[in-house]
Amino acid sequence: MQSDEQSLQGELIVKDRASVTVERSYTIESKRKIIHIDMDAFFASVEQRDNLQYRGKPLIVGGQPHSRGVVAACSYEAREFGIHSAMPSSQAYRQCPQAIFVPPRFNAYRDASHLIQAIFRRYTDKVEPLSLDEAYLDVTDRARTDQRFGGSAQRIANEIRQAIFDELNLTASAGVSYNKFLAKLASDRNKPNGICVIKPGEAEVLLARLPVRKFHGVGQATERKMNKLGITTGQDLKNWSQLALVDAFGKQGLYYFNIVRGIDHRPVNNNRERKSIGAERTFQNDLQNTHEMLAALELICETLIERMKAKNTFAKTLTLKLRYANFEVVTRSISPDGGLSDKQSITRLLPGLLTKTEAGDRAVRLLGLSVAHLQPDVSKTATMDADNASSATPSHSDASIDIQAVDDLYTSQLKLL
Ligand code: DCP
Ligand code: MG
Repeated sequence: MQSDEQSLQGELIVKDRASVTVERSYTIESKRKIIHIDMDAFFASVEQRDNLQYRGKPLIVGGQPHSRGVVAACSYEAREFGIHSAMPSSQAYRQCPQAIFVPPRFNAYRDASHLIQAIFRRYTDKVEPLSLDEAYLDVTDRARTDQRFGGSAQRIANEIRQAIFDELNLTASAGVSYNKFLAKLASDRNKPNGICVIKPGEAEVLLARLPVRKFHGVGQATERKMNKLGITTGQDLKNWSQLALVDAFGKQGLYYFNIVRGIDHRPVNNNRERKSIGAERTFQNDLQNTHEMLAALELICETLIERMKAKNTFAKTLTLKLRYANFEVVTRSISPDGGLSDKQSITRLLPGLLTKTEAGDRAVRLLGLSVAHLQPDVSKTATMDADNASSATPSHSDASIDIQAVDDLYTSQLKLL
């Protein structure tokens, strides 16, 4: 009884503190002007642009219909048949046999992506690419100082969309708001070829009405967990105290507590550093038993170690990724004492990670390993001369590194196929 009272009091205190935080951040936050741009049906639109015969038709970029591949992108015409990214191509074919299936042309998408990034940079150097086809832009200064825009980020966003259309013959959607979370949410609301502005003061009402699955950062597993706890809408989420959310979701709980109130202080990060290094492999035939999986992981580990050495990196966290035969993906991570620097430090963890999955009971079509929380391997840089040391830890301040970030994203998107 006493402990109930205590926890209730605890919740009330936290709630009070939270409302103070909410008010304060609201005033600071509402001064920023953030745009999120996301290209419409990106790979598919590039194909429709370059091939007249695909225009106006259900078009699927990705694996062929009778292969084990998946849909990477599909035109809006294909979406009318319920097709979406990551769906097995065989299923897409069953739902729309008349669809045109084409393999991806990554160079064309990368070229378009570089040109779009260059357009963004005409408006601000605070550009954070999230993938080949989307980026956050902080245009606070530009909106204020360039009289042409009269303080309006919406005008900037529309000018950017127009430039993309005029120069690349592609359409983009934009979200405009006072933080990244809301700008991203907004860009999806009037797709394709649309714009949506969420003004300070509008966010909380809008968020309360939305299903939580629409919130960036609430994945399928979290949505299921929230639903079980009776949280389906933003309003349900808002009824939970900070303490209760942290109890249920760990430190992510704090993120959920904030975003449902329209609070997100993350800056637009134009200095994106590589956050992880990985290697993975899809198998011609699904692997059935854990012995063959461990053997395959050992080979993947060798590639991973080579990539880590090339970057002169030491890592703290190892993640095993596997995709079951039905395409379901699971990951398991571990952060061992002493870190991860050589093959042995990784391979000794693999059996343990594998037993935390259903591998063996279920067949596996893809295995991958990645390491994160990277740090320069000081034991090696210490023996380097100055030139080598500086190339081992590159400066991220010049503009070319942004293109590097896009290329890294390109590589990681390649792996999705
Ligand atoms: N992509 C991929 N595999 C996925 C998801 C996406 O290869 N599982 C690629 C193809 C997409 C591009 O990334 O064209 C951009 O992804 P988006 O999620 O932005 O989807 P689209 O741009 O295709 O469509 P939308 O209009 O919904 O943004
Ligand atoms: Mg897109």
